[in-house]
Amino acid sequence: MALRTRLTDLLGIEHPIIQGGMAWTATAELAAAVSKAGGLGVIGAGHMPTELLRDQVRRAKELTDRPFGVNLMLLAPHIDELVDMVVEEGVSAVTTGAGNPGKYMSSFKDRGIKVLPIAPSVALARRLEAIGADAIIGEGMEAGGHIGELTTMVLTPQLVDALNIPVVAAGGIADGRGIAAAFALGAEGVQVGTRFMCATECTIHPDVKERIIKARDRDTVVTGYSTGHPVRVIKNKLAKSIAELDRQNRPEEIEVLGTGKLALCMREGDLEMGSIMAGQSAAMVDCVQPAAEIIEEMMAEAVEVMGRLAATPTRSTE
Ligand code: TUI
Repeated sequence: MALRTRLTDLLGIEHPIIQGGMAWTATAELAAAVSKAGGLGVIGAGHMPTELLRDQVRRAKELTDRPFGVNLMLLAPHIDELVDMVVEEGVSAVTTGAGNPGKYMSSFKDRGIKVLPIAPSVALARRLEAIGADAIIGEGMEAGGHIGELTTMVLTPQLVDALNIPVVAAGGIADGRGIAAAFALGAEGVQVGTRFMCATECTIHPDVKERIIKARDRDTVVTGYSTGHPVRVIKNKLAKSIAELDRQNRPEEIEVLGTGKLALCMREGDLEMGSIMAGQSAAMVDCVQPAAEIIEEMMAEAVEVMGRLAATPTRSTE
């Protein structure tokens, strides 16, 4: 069964599930698999060289005729060039992270590209709606990678109340119960990152998938507050060193120590000195399975939970 919302209509997709555009993780293979299964697959640009991202976009186009997107990490030093390339190639949608995409909004819109900025706060979301965002992805601090301060549970309903455009809930959602909860809060879609890291089609090192599957409830930690860009990662030796530098308020040294560590983790599988960016929901992921199966399972459970809640007789006090 499909859950149609304004988001699925906006993007031309079957299921209201957007795959997180994770840097060094969300390649064309994963994005295409998610899109083929009826969600919105998203290629994570991160700091990728422009021509490599172009290859990824073209590869995804070869793999699927369905809509897919690109996530642009706005702190990338060559972000202007990445934006120009994405506009040139044309994709269905862009999601943006780690900043305000206002400067690029008209370039995307003129090309018919839907813009879904990730916002960790209501004030930023309001500004983005006013300048033409098509939907807002509200990301709670349960998410992996760079995060804001609010939880998904409190951010989502506030965004729904403040905005007229569709809200997508992100952070901590890894099963159908999470989708049902997000919908209860008024969201019209969800973004799922961590669970898709364990998709068969995800090309990260297998040891990282195994580490996510092993993760328990308190295995993630947020480091890098002193840099102004806190990130949630699975605890390891690198996270311990960065936490110590945080305590000593030495942000410049964190930037140096952190450089290249996401690739070291995702490509080389270095679980001690690599940055294992993953959300709290890592504890809820228990196997590697095809992206299509993840989507089917999540949707079936969401529909089952929503049906059960609707059928639950409420007890009157009178
Ligand atoms: O962007 C993410 N997650 C990420 S980005 C990343 S790579 C990285 N590189 C260097 C430093 C930090 C991270 C790993 N994971 N998620 C979306 C997201 N966006 N989370 C928080 C934000 C955000 C924060 C501030 C969005 C907008 C924002 O606005 C500030 C402003 O300019 O108003």
